[in-house]
Amino acid sequence: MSFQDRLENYLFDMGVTDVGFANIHDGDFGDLTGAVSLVIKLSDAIVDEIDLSGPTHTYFTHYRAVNAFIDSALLKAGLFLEKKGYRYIHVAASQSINKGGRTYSGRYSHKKVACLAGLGTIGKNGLFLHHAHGPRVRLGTLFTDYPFDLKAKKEIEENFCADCNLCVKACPAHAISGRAWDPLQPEKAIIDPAKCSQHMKTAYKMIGRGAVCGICISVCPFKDRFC
Ligand code: B12
Repeated sequence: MSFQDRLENYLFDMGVTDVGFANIHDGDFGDLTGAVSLVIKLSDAIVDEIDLSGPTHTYFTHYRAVNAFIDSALLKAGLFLEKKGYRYIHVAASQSINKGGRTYSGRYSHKKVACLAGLGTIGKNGLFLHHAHGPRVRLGTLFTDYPFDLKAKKEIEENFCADCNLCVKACPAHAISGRAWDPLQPEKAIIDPAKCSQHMKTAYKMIGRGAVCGICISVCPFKDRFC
């Protein structure tokens, strides 16, 4: 079994839902151009409790628990790589840094890595849609100098957003434009991050400290895709 397969199995044994690999050359990670994308499925029962009135306290604690799990899984995968002599940098599940004057930005986009790893696409809600679980996932990313074998890599998925516009109608911040995702468009063409963030901060401060909403995840009919 290759080292890459062992790393993948190690992550699956930890409870990670899905794993993908990609080569990323436009990050600021030097020669750490190998990227591992981790996908963690959210609880359907908890997401289903989010209605149009907003997030629940339970969703907020779930969000924090899943983030802690992602960060821990990334660290363990990094230690696994380092033990073999490879270097790693992990991108935290939910860290925003003011990069290049851009307020709403992580060190690298988890969604972009997950797409390039062939694990799914991006919907009109601006969220990564996993090929099996739709938007009901959270993501993590690790960069390394381990040379991943991408021959067996899945191709980038065709856009399978259902075009129902339920997320557009449900968004209480009116932040979703309704335009289909196009990788070459600026992300603002799909969702206005300032409107989304401002609404979470004012309307849900007492629930999720202004960090969560989840209505666009909850209303997405993706879960019925295979029914
Ligand atoms: C800053 C941030 C926010 C900001 C801004 C969001 C935004 N859309 O820009 C605010 C506060 C508004 C926000 C809100 C939410 N967020 Co947020 N957020 C982040 C964070 C920390 C950074 C995002 C970032 O860097 N944006 C910058 C732009 C440039 O990148 P991007 O939008 O991620 O991706 C674009 C490009 O990379 C490009 N792209 C993608 N793939 C590809 C492929 C190719 C080939 C190319 C060329 C381009 C390309 O298109 C993308 C969309 O336009 C990420 C964590 C992370 N590090 O990724 C979480 C993250 C995006 N958030 C997440 C979530 C769930 C939410 C909320 C639902 C809140 C909640 N938890 O309840 C809402 C949903 C808003 C929405 N509908 O998009 C999840 C999304 C999971 C998923 N299934 O997609 C993430 C990934 C966190 C995680 N660990 O899972 N968020």
